[in-house]
Amino acid sequence: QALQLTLALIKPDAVAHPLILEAVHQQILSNKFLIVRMRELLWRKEDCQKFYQEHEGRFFYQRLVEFMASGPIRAYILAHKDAIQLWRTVMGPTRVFRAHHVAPDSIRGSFGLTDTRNTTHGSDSVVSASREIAAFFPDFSEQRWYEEEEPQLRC
Ligand code: YYY
Ligand code: MG
Repeated sequence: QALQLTLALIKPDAVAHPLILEAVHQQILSNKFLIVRMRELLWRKEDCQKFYQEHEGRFFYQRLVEFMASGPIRAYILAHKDAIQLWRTVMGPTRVFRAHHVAPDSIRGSFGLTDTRNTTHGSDSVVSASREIAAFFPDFSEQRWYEEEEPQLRC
């Protein structure tokens, strides 16, 4: 399959700031991702807990969950060749210190405020991308997209 899907989120710190929201959206376009689906929503705390359950028990889990439920977020299904790795590169490192010093032009390097308020999320594997896409877009069928849409988009 030529195209891969990933889930990208713009977190509450960035959605709340119109210029940052626009800049992140532009990064998606300028890196030639195809926007397959997009929605904005306010998450409940329970949804955040479930989404980040792999981090349950870590010292940052509580503040992460509170933050993600603190305001609207924007979710995208993005398609690209090697979309998962490409989006993570465009985002930059998780930790704000590393982002600012190692990848200052990345999204997190440009707009990250703290290790928690780090602007964006991206899936980290094919398995987690499927799980995360289903969490945000329950009506979306990956299988159908690959059968009916992806073949027409490939070049
Ligand atoms: O996948 P990614 O978002 O780059 O990092 P993860 O290690 O999966 O952590 C998820 C999420 O948790 C991160 O985006 C912010 C938050 N977090 C934190 O608040 N403090 C840390 N020291 C590490 C992660
Ligand atoms: Mg992660």
